[in-house]
Amino acid sequence: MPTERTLAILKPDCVRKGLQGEVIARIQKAGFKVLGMKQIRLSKETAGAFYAVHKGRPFYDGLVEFMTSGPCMPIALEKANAVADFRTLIGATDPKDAAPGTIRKLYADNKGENIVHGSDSPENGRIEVGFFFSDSELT
Ligand code: DAT
Ligand code: MG
Repeated sequence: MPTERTLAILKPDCVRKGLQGEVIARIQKAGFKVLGMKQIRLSKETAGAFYAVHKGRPFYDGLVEFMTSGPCMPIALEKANAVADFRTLIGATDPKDAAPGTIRKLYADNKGENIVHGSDSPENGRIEVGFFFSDSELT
């Protein structure tokens, strides 16, 4: 399996609930290497640009509102098969549909506020890591 990068974001609900440590521990136990990590409060412009692919969808405005509602933590991760393995670790978008033991099943309240982001393809993994981290922030 080729080594890949994927972007996680601990979303504002994760930070509000104080679950950062528990979620990062699960990520590390699953074999992901942390290349970079930061805590930031997204602006509407930055959140809107990050989720530009969803612009025009009925949930877009609420998504931007939520993602700007408090600090979040982008985390750059590396591992063989990182993108697919991370999506398996976090579970389906809606925690109601997520498999038992997945991060969203364990911690998320609903489809909109679902604790964590994960990239959806190796190409987007690289693009999204670059969205939040410069080369010198990835070690
Ligand atoms: P994922 O985060 O699992 O990749 P996605 O890319 O389809 O899911 O959507 C991005 C985020 O937008 C998702 O994590 C939560 C929100 N979202 C998606 N569909 C939604 C819906 N039907 N209602 C409310 N929020 C939604
Ligand atoms: Mg997605």
